[in-house]
Amino acid sequence: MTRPRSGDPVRIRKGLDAKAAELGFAACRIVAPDGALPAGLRLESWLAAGHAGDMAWMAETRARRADPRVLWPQVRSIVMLTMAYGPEGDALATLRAPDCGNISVYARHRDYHEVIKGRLKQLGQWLLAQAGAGEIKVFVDTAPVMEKPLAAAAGLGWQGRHTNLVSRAGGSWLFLGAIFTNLPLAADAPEEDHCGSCRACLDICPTAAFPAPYQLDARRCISYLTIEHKGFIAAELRPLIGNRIYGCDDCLAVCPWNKFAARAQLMQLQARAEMVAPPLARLAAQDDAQFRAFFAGSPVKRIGHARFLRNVLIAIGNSADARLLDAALAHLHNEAALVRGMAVWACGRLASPAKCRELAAQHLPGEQDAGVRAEWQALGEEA
Ligand code: B12
Ligand code: SF4
Ligand code: SF4
Repeated sequence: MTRPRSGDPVRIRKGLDAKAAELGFAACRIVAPDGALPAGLRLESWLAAGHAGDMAWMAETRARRADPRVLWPQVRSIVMLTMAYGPEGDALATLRAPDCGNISVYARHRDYHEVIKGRLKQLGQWLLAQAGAGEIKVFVDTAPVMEKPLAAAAGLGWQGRHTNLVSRAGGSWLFLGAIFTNLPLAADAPEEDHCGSCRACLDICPTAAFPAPYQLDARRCISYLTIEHKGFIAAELRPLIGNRIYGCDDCLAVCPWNKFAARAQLMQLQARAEMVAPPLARLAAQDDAQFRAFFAGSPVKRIGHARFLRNVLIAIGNSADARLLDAALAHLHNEAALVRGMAVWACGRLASPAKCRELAAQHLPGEQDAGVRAEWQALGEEA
């Protein structure tokens, strides 16, 4: 079998940077497939500590994640890319409006997976055309690829204490994408850590999800709890979630390197106005079809209506706004146990003790689900 030609490497490299910029990428760097192997060992420690929670897919794919050559034995170079999605204004402003839901910046616009994947394919095809041979595979987020360590090894930035990639030119608001190719391309040098003595991201975390700098226990992270976790959220963590109904941005938003961050360049990655501070009462009143229509094209739709309502009801419970009690009461009969359970909790936070006792007496005897029964019992004990 003949190995793919690489064309004129200097010309291709210059052209690659220019083409990546034309497609909306913020930066483009190259890493060898074995350029980030220590990350695989750290992945093992992370899994062993239980920090992945119930994301079983992280352990199931560990061998491919740890080494890109297991994922695709022919890979000879990896082109790593960043795309800026910096928000307009203060990313945390909605946290000060407890009757509204805070959707994290990455989900306030079109699903970035779709936006980036199409552009990665275009860039990869351009590369193959220049080289006159070769193959590519493109990945963004969902494949078993350790994108952050690969991006750091490629020199796009460094993994900050919050574990995400930060760059001096682009701050924390960056999506990552990868093009694997069997073409031999010269690797770039890695970037150094520029966190210095800063620990702003560790200190702001509402749930103390960092057991140590550079390590995240996903089981405490609001992003994991509101997006990945499918079941009831532990009672002690619910009050800490505030009005964050989908993801969390606190640790990204405080990073001082964001003063250099570019706002989202692509129209598709600019926030839809109605996603910035949607009223909780309006979200709680949506039926499944309205939920799907409202979040059409957004990653929020991926978690489904029941899990989303769970999050909205926790935010309602945290609102301290008695006007939202009706919105919680309306879900005490919801067909999903997950939603009923969080409606009970929200009622317990907003209703008077007498009303709580009355509701428990009315609903507990007929409740079949063990999880929801436990919520009623807890409410009865507190009231
Ligand atoms: C699983 C996952 C999650 C999980 C776990 C996050 C995590 N930190 O691992 C959850 C659901 C919590 C999550 C949340 C978020 N995610 Co996420 N997630 C992923 C995913 C799919 C895999 C990440 C992974 O491999 N984790 C396993 C751990 C072991 O790897 P690691 O974080 O790199 O861990 C390193 C450190 O612990 C380090 N380390 C350990 N000890 C030490 C000591 C020293 C001294 C040093 C230097 C390093 C170090 O070594 C490890 C290996 O490099 C990636 C996409 C992908 N395919 O890579 C997106 C990804 C990381 N997520 C992303 C985003 C945007 C988010 C959120 C901001 C979304 C939001 N707004 O809610 C939050 C941020 C939370 C946070 N602080 O990390 C982006 C990050 C972009 C960037 N600039 O880095 C990614 C890359 C998706 C993408 N394609 O853009 N995510
Ligand atoms: S995303 Fe939020 S909860 Fe998760 S680590 Fe960052 S600040 Fe903490
Ligand atoms: S907030 Fe500070 S410690 Fe955290 S990633 Fe940014 S520079 Fe590093």
